[in-house]
Amino acid sequence: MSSTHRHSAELMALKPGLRIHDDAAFNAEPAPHLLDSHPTAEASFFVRNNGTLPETDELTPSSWRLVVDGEVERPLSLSIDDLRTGFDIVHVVAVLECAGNGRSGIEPPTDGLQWGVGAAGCARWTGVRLRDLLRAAGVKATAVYTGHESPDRSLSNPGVPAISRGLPIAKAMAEETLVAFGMNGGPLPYLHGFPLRIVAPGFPGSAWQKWLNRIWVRDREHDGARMTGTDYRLPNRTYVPGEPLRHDDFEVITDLPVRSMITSPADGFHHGQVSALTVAGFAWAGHTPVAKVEVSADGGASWIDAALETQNEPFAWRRFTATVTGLADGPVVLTARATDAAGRAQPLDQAPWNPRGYCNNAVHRVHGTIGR
Ligand SMILES: Nc1nc2c(c(=O)[nH]1)N[C@H]1C(S)=C(S)[C@@H](COP(=O)(O)O)O[C@H]1N2
Ligand SMILES: [Mo]
Repeated sequence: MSSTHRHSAELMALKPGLRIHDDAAFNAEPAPHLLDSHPTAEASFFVRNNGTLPETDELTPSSWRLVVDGEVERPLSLSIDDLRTGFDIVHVVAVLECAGNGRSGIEPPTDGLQWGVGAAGCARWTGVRLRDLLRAAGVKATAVYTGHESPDRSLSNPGVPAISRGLPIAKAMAEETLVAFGMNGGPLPYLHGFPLRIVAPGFPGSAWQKWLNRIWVRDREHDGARMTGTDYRLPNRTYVPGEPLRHDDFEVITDLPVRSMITSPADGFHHGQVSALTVAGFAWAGHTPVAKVEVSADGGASWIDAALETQNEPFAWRRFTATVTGLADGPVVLTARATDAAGRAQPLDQAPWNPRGYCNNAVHRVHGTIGR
């Protein structure tokens, strides 16, 4: 069955121009040039679902409850109004990126959605700090992790949640971590978790639970759906393809590697006879700031430093621009490479191979031609 027949026209109309992945769950990503304007508009924002979507009539904001329970002194059941009126409302500009972004560049290929480099976007998120809710509930000394729940179900077994991930308690208590109800000045859109979602800047998108209705404070690492085994985990040692997996080697991904993406010009560009070309895009990383971006117009033989826009939002992506000169007529390959403040640069080839194909932050290349 082709992907276009799997999903309703209404659903696809919410993501016009995006590539719908051939999967039973609704997953879509933009071509990089659709990410050229900041913040990322809802229409261009990738969407990642692990299971069925909740029915819209299950998502009534007036009756929605967010339960906070587990290792707390006073379990809470909060309405959306309680959140809006009882807690400080804050804004965070942050990149949301799937741990599988770039997976299609992994050799040999792994299971999992074959994302290009478009499974990332940067938005302004509005909500309350998760730590304020946890403090209101009174976190016990036994708390080590949160577990997050939502009504979407597994495709193969409707009795099982699609996904239930959580955060180490330190990240749950971090200033930047939100329970969000707004995106880019409007309400959180349906596909992005209306009415509530976790915003966990720097963590992979899997930690950003959508349609959030429960925060279960745990006395151990959360073991909900897609938290265990090799799901959203990287091995702490080198694995070669085909090697048997030892689950003890796998640790939860809690940070995203440095990455950049060329959003202009678009792949397949054709310019008349020009000798100079402006290359622009965005660079970001998880918890370590981006230090520099370089651009190459000769496939990586020589590099020039790009100008990096300064910004005060530590988890937002940063615009880079570079003008490459001395171009000859013919095919041209543009490459961008970001380096973080710890000196880690994007690999030219691919990130270390891992069984699930996570965190491939290899450089992005755009191909075009110059001349008549
Ligand atoms: N309830 C729920 N939350 C979820 C998911 C999901 O399938 N169900 N997918 C997670 C993953 S893997 C990612 S990458 C992000 C994607 O967020 P988006 O669809 O808003 O882009 O949501 C996360 N939160
Ligand atoms: Mo993801």
